[in-house]
Amino acid sequence: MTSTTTDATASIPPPAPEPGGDVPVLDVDPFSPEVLLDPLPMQHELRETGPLAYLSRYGVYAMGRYADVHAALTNWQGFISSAGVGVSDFRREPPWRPPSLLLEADPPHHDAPRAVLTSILSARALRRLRDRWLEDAREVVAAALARGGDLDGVADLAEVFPLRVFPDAVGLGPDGREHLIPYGSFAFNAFGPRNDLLTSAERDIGPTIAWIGEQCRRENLAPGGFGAQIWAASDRGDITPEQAPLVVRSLLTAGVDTTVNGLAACLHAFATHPDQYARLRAEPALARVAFDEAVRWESPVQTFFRTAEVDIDVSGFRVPADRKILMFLGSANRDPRRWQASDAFDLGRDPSGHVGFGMGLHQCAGQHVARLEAEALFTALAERVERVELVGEPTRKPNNTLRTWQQLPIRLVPTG
Ligand code: 8QM
Repeated sequence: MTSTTTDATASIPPPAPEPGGDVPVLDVDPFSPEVLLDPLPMQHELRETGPLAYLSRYGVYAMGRYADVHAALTNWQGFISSAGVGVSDFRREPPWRPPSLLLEADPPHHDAPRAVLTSILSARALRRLRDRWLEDAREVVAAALARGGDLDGVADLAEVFPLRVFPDAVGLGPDGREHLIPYGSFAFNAFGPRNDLLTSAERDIGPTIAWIGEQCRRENLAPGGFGAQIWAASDRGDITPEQAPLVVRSLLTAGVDTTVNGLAACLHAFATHPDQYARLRAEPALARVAFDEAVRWESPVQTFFRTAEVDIDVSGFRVPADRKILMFLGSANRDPRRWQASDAFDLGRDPSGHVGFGMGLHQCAGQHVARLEAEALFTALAERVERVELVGEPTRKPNNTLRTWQQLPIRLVPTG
C-alpha cells in the first residue's frame, strides 16, 4: 500500500545526495547497453532487493514489483508527471521540446486534452476503421508470402503495417513519413540520461523534429482523420487552438514505435512458441489476447519516471519529496508475486492488469488503436500462415525506454 504524508512546515528541500532511511542502494545502470540488451537479470535483482531501491548513479529511486508500480501509477497526486517522466527534472533543466500536454502534465491541465484524445481514439470511434484495416493487413501478409515467405519481421510486418494504416488514420500527407520512426526512437531515448544512445541520435534529428512540427498544423491534416478531429475539438472550445498541434504531436510521438515494437514482440513470441501460435490458428479470436500478452511479456515501454510531490511511503520505505522515481513497467509485468509462470508467453492466461500500457489517469490513450492494428495483422496472419519460424539470430536495437527488435529473420510457412 502507498500512503501520502505531507509535512506542512517544511518547504521542498533540494535533492539530497543519499537516500533517506534504510532504502537499499543499487549501483546498476539500467540505461547501460548491457542492461538494455538483456534487462531481465537486473529486473530480478531490483525486485529481490525490495519494494524500493536508490540508484546511486542517477540519484533516483526505483521500483520493480508489480504492487508498488501499480500503486505509484495510480497515485497521480503523490507521483506527478509535470516535472517530466524521464530522468531529467523539467523544473531544473529545460526539456528538449515543449512538454506534452498529456504525458508530461497533471490535472487539471492534463484533463481537457486527455478527454479530447480519448474520445477520438475510443474503441467505439475506431470501429469504422476495422474492416479497412483487416483488408490492408491481408494485403501485407499476401505481399510477404508472395516474396517466398522469408522476411524481416520488423521491417516487412511490424513496421510496414502500422506505417500503412496509422498515418492515413491521422490524416498525414504522403511525404516524409519516414521521419515517424526516427522521431519516436529519439523521443523515447530522450526520457533516459544523456548517454551515447541519446547524443548520437541528437546529431541528425533537427529536420525530423521540424517535419513533425509541420504535420501538426491544421492545413496539413486531411479531413476526417484523428488530427482534423483534434482541431475540430478546438473549434468547439474543448481545447484551445494553441493546444491542438501539441495533442496531434502526442499521436505522432507515441503512436508508431510503441505499436511497431508490440507487434514485433508478438511475432517473436509466435516464432519462439509454436504451440502458442497454434492456439491462435485454432482460435483466431485470441489475436487481441496474444497482443496484450506480448505487451505484458516484452513491455515495449520498459520504464517511466514520476516525481514525488511530497514524502511518500512505498511499502515501508520513504521517497522524499521532489525526487525522481523510476517505475519498471517491464519488471512489474514479469513479477512472480503477481503472475504465475511470469516468464512464460501463454495465450491461456488473462494478461489484463498488466502495466505495459500504464495504469490509472495516464493509461495509454492509444491502446484501442494498437489493439485494432494487432487484431487486423494477426487475424490476417492466422488465415494464411501455418507456422512462423525463426530462420536467423534476431537482433536488438537498444533504446533508453523501448524494448525493440532491430531485425527478426523469420519464415512464414503458408497454410496448405
Ligand atoms: C509513451 O508525447 C506524448 O504525449 C507521449 C509520448 C510518449 C508516450 C506517451 C505520450 C507512452 C508511449
